[in-house]
Amino acid sequence: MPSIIIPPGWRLPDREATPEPVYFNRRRFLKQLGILGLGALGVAAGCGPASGRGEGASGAADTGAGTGGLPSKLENYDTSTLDLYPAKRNPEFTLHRALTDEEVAATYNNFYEFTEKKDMVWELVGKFEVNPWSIEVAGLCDKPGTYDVYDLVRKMPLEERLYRHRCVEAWAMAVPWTGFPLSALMNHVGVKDEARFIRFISFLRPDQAPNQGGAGTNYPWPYFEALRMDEAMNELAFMGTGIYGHPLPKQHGAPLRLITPWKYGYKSAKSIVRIEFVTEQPDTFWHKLYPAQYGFLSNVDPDHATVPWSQATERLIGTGNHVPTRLYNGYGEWVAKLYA
Ligand SMILES: Nc1nc2c(c(=O)[nH]1)N[C@H]1C(S)=C(S)[C@@H](COP(=O)(O)O)O[C@H]1N2
Ligand SMILES: [Mo]
Repeated sequence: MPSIIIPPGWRLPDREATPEPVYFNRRRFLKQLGILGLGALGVAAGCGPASGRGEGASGAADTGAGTGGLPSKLENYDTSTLDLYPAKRNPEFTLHRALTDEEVAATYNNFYEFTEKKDMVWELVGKFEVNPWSIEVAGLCDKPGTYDVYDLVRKMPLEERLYRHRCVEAWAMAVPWTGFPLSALMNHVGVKDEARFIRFISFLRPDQAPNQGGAGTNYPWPYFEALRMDEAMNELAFMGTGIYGHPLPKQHGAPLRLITPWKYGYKSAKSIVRIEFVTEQPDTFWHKLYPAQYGFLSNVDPDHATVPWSQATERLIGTGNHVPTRLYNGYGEWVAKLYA
């Protein structure tokens, strides 16, 4: 008897979303008028971006002129590891499609802790504190404990990878992530042989993330996800610390997030605070909410949609183009063997 009532949100294919060109023109227009803000966007008072204005690396260092008090879209990140960027690009991971425009990626996010509106996450992360940040490592490993994320990142082999990124809503982007292989972290903490799954848990801070309170309290926060051990050890499984050659803006899941490009985007938990090594297959956030629609594996598959809409094609955000979806999001060479 689930008593959870959730607005449709991202479960819907995003055919209702405003096409990007229209959206961005509207935004630029509002900016020019200098009226883009809480009132203009109709954000509920109290949880809006006002409190976050001026936060971020260098304030409103936006690409647009005259942004006034708006929070920065692109530089909404902690600068304590800025010296590590840009990291050297790993040539094994290149793409046959254009990279998504940075501003498009930074203003079209799924991060339900803040809002269910993809175009507003970046404006609602102002209160979200990403430094200091510690990660608890627990369960079946040799070195459980609490790690300072910024110390940890300095010990990891940072590199840049160009990855496709595919949401179950049937939109896709292509972005340059910076980070390190998940296997490097696992080797660092020494995973025990008995461990069969790895769990990822995101933060719980209703005071900083508006949708963990208010209307969003029906969600089973904090966000939680998991992988099988062989998936986690695959070289594609990546821990993201940055994007577009700089640290991750908060809306992309600072300071540390998972990236599993052969799976639908909801597998890649953002802003992780805890990692556990366990023996039993863990439940996952969206599976708990809609068991029939969001399975554990959630590999990208054009022919077998488990949600009520088709996965046959995907829309490349920022372009208006639709292209056929590829099995494992085009990463079969790396991962098909895991599912043989
Ligand atoms: N903690 C947390 N992680 C999350 C989500 C979320 O709502 N909360 N959304 C997921 C979904 S559905 C997608 S598509 C990606 C979006 O990542 P991006 O905004 O950096 O593109 O993050 C995933 N990780
Ligand atoms: Mo998604």
